[in-house]
Amino acid sequence: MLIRSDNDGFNHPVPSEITSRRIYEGRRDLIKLMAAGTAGAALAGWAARDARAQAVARPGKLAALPGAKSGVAGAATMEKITPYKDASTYNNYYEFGTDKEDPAQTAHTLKTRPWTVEIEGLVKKPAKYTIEDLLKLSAQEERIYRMRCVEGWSMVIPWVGYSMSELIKRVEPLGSAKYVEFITLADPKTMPFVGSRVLEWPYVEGLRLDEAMHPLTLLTFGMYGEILPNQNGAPVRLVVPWKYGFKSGKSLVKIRFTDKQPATAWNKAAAQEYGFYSNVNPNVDHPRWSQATERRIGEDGLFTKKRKTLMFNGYEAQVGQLYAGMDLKKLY
Ligand SMILES: Nc1nc2c(c(=O)[nH]1)N[C@H]1C(S)=C(S)[C@@H](COP(=O)(O)O)O[C@H]1N2
Ligand SMILES: [Mo]
Repeated sequence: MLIRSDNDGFNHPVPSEITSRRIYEGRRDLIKLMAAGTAGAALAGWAARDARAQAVARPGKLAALPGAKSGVAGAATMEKITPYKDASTYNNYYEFGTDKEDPAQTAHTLKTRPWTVEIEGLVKKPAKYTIEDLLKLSAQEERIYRMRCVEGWSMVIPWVGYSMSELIKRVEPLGSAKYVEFITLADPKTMPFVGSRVLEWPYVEGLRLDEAMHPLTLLTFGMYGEILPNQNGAPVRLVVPWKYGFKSGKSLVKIRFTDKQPATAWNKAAAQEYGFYSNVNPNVDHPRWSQATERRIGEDGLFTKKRKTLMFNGYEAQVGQLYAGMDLKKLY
């Protein structure tokens, strides 16, 4: 009974999952779980309510960013939301340092106003959007996504934003546009590690146009019901939940539509280790470590077993079709 099941899947709560929650999370969550029952839908509702409760319970420093619960299929999970404290203090944001704790300490220097995002390249309507324009371009939703870093850890985060496709439709890509390049801020005055040689700056990421258009791809302005903390990519970032974390570029300043596959930051740094696609895939190892399992941040403990990593991070039903017929070992 004490052993956590490795099979604690995304949609199907198993008794051991509930038992382990009961032991590790204490009475408050147990009562909520029992009130919610064991049905998947009820648990998903519980997770969303719990996220909001956590956001309200701590001293809120950031402005509220309300979003109705998402209607996008497969977005919510019944898994426990990662505590806000973990999601906002265990970060990768190399412009602010390479240790997980660095960005929370140093990213206060990032200036998030005024902010513009320039749309350029193969579109009918290139434009400069202010952050204020972007915030109201479409209705914001709360989406609970499982995130997984290539380094082998994962979190479950309630993001706030709207599908990237909403913005893409406005700018009307030309028929020749096949890829989207996401360019992030590189300001040596406010970002202490821009200029260091760990990566080429600016940090650039890319998606195929159909990946960028997929409803799960979220243009993100907030988390836990509030605007993004700087260390999580304020004022606007991308979140692509079926890909390794590094595909989700932070603090976007430019979005460019191209006919050629963009060169991306991690691919330029180590091409044999990080490919363009970077889909979460337990069957394709990183050259230096396995990708078959993951450690959930916030639940490390004596009896905590690693979780099995799911194909496309558990979003296979939603995104698998994008890769039909592709050799995902070659196109990693
Ligand atoms: N501009 C920029 N974006 C970035 C990164 C970065 O170093 N710089 N790191 C990426 C990596 S490796 C991960 S795992 C996620 C982490 O996002 P989080 O800190 O909000 O969890 O951001 C991604 N986006
Ligand atoms: Mo990552």
